[in-house]
Amino acid sequence: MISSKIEEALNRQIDLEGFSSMYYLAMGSWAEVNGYKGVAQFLYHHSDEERMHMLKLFRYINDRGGRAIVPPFAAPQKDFKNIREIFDIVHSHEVKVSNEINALVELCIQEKDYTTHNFLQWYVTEQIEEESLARDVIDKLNLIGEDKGGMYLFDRDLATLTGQQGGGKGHGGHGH
Ligand code: OFO
Repeated sequence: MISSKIEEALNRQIDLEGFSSMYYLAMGSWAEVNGYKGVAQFLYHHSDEERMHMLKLFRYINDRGGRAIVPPFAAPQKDFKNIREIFDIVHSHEVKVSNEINALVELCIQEKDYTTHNFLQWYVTEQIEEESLARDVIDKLNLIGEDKGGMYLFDRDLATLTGQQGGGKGHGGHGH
């Protein structure tokens, strides 16, 4: 059984993971209508992963005697300057998510909820991958700069990177 404090905190995390899913969906849509089909594929896949992160929390809360609630999600930004802006946002958003996961872990220690602490370790590992993936993509964009041919190849590359996102299953490297 989880305490109401932990239940509330996990429900806030549901809100954040669900928002991440919508956010990446919005970015994917922008990329798709602006000619970046590979980037769109990558972001749609990322959006699916975030939904899975959210669902995992739903199942856990309900399994442990709490109740998972679907929150009223905030509408994500729908317009972006360029691909670089999108991945800068992805990176800073993932850093924020990592901070929230760390705060949750800290709360579990305070509350002596070692079961939830254990459950959250999956997220701790996942966040290392998510941050590093976003940094890898930004590194590629830095190399390309303003080069149009480079952007064309980048877009193709991201489509292939899609299959390598691990969803916490421990993918080795990010295709570079
Ligand atoms: Fe759920 O890891 Fe990104 O937000």
